[in-house]
Amino acid sequence: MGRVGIAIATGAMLIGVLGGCGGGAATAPGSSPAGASAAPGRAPAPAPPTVHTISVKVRGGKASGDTGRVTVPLGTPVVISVSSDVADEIHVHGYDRMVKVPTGSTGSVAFTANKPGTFDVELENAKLALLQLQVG
Ligand SMILES: [Cu+2]
Repeated sequence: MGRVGIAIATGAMLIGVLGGCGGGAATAPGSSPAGASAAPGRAPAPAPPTVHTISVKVRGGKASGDTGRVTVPLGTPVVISVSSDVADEIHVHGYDRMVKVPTGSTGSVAFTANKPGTFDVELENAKLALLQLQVG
């Protein structure tokens, strides 16, 4: 009576142990190091997006440089630098970015162009249109 009880209990434990580790986990760890080292060469990693720098100079109320329409692909990191002879603010419409430009200095707005469309970039107080950023 006693022995039979122990045997059944032992069998149940073995089944439990085998069921716990037999789920196919044994094959995965051995193959992964080789696969990991091969991956970078096999899949050409997408090049990190290069920052698109837009530079505008404002003197005597007139903008020069990268004015007009500037087109960038969706997802491009963009830096808009504006140098101005008077203190003002750069306003990137649509992205709602405002950055101050001190007198005779340069202000920079950095953001990712992740919203498609055409957006005005303005020197806010002078109400001077600097450029239109076209994304997409
Ligand atoms: Cu504005």
